[in-house]
Amino acid sequence: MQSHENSAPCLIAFGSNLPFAGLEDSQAVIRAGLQRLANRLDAELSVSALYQSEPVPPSDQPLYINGVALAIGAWNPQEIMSVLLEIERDFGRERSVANAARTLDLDMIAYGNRELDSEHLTLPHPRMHLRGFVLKPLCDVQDDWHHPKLDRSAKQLLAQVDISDLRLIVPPFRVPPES
Ligand code: PH2
Ligand code: MG
Ligand code: MG
Repeated sequence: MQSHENSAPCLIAFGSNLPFAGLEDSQAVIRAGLQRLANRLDAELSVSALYQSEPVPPSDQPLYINGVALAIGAWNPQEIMSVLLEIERDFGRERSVANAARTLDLDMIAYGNRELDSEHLTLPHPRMHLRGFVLKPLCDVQDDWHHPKLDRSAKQLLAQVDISDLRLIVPPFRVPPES
């Protein structure tokens, strides 16, 4: 991939509620997926705490683990999207119905404060401000992030959602790329 001007911090929300192949649980899938992401972007990831929560909408699916990773690098949003889709595929993601259980979900939620409305990518992510399992970890990595369409900070958006269900299971950590 080539480098680009105007790079900005990219915020990626991730989630899993199924194991995959030799990875015994959702947390192992997430850790392996984040390492792959750091390697592919050649950038150190700042990762939020990991939170466990019930599926939204409520269902009998396994509990989710969610978090947000921040990456600063030279890739543009479309390039990062194709890397995310590639990693989801490599970690066994199957697309069936909306909200189906998944091994690995990687959603680009924002690229700095850039607004984008294209066929394949909307930034900021159109539902990010409604989800406690996105806003809580987002505040761990960048609580002053500003939502350009809603004109609210991540911290202000978090105050408007219910997070009573979120259980912190791992504190924030970093994922450097492997040489
Ligand atoms: N993702 C969904 C649907 N529901 N619920 C939780 N707790 N965490 C998720 O990541 C999640 C969800 C679709 O992307
Ligand atoms: Mg998602
Ligand atoms: Mg997704």
